[in-house]
Amino acid sequence: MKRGKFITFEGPEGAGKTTQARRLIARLQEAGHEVLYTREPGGTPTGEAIRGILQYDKAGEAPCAETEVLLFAASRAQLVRKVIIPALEKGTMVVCDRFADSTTAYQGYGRGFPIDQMLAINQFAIDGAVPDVTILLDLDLDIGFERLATREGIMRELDRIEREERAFHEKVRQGYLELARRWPERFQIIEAGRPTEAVEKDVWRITQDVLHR
Ligand code: T5A
Repeated sequence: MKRGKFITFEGPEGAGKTTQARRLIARLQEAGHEVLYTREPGGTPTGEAIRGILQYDKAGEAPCAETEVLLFAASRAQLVRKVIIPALEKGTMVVCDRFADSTTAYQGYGRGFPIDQMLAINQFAIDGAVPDVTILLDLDLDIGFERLATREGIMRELDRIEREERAFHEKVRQGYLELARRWPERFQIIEAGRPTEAVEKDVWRITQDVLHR
């Protein structure tokens, strides 16, 4: 059985990761592929419970920064072993809305934990499940937050991390760009401030290259 491809979407808040992941899945299915969508933090019952703690302090207190790193990693470890690796082994395409690079960008570059430490924790969590391609949707922070504020039909409060100050989110954005420079063979950067259809076209072109590798 041919192993499925593992595609991750990364980027700052409101970059359009979920929108593009859904559109990509529709295209892949139309082309006859078996596809699985998942997200981080979350994607398993354990991961979804962790998501509640991380985003909305469901345990009744805000996790400290070190706990935050380990909770993201714990959610990922569960997702990789229970969902991602079994799917890839069955030949299913896996599209994941955020993955290990989010920890390096947000907790490493954003919070200031040593990058090598974040990479080591990620390595432990992912059990060798390195994405075939990571699509980095890069955009100006103001556009991203404007999109979140006007998100169609959904009134929801900003979560704990979205409420971080602008300087934090700027470090995250620059961190992602640094990661893309570090792994140019895995990262593909798309300018995500453009109309949805234009971004979708680029995502599809990149995916086709990956499928034909
Ligand atoms: N986090 C996560 C860490 O700190 N460390 C980690 O290790 C991990 C895994 C997750 C939070 O956790 C942090 C990062 C995050 O702060 P989340 O709720 O999963 O939070 O949220 P995000 O992944 O950040 O997703 P967002 O909700 O911010 O946005 P998306 O998915 O990038 O954007 P999307 O597709 O939902 O679109 C947002 C709005 O913009 C519109 C959409 O219709 C929607 O209304 N839109 C566009 N509008 C105009 N033009 C386009 N091209 C558009 N594309 C989308």
